[in-house]
Amino acid sequence: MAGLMGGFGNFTHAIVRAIPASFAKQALRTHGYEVDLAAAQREQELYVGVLRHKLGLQVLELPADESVPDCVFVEDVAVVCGDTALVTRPGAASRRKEAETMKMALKELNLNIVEMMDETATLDGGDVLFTGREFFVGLSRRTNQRGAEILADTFKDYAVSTVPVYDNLHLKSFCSMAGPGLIIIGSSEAAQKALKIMQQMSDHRYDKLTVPDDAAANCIYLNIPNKGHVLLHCTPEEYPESVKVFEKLKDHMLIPVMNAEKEKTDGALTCCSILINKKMEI
Ligand code: M3B
Repeated sequence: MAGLMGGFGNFTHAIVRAIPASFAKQALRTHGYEVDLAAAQREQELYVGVLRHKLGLQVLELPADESVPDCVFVEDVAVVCGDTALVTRPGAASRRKEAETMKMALKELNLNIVEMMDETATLDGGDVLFTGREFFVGLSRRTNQRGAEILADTFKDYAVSTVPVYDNLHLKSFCSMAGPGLIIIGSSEAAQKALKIMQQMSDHRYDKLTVPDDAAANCIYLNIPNKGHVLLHCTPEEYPESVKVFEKLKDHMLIPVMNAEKEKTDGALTCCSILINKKMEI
């Protein structure tokens, strides 16, 4: 298994997208919060700065587009694994156009592109958890069985299991990876139930890291040359109790990244980038 898991978290490039002014009023949200546009944009700039300067990734920054208020959440419109990119058909019709711009960006990076053409399929990347060995796909308001099937057809080297998602927008609203074989999971009943299902479906025994706050369980793990295990996670201002749990991870370089404003529209840390491992310049 060393070969299979060896490269987990190795990334060289990231695709991100700027926040349009329409984000403040029109980005989709489940809780109806008011959003401060400038604060969200500052947050996004800091996030991109971390990817570019702290982690040394080559960042391809796509321009904002006023006609797609949610476009900063690039994770939902593509799933990249190895040299293959699946351009999704997002569950929200207002977001479908985002996928076109993403397709061009992925083409520029020379990835093999698969498009989700089936008009009965929907899939948001926020519902896709890649563990390094297999995929878990949340069946949610945004992702359906047909979408999961197309993902399975696209990434044939990996097992794909589906997990029902209740009470949350996406599977990754309450979980993510913290390293090879290590799942971070929130404490809510919904999160714990989903974890149980993932454990039952898998041949592998994952380690888990439980945090009190579901939203804090959405982190970004990378394995970067000269840095080793890196975890981007929420700040102590947002979720102090969950940060105490991360601080026990002694092998990780921990980088707190503020996400409070984007969270008002259900965005988390993973939502705002597509990470790619590619040995080339852009
Ligand atoms: C969020 C889209 C929000 C649209 C990401 C993953 C879990 C909590 N207003 N998209 N991928 N969701 O985050």
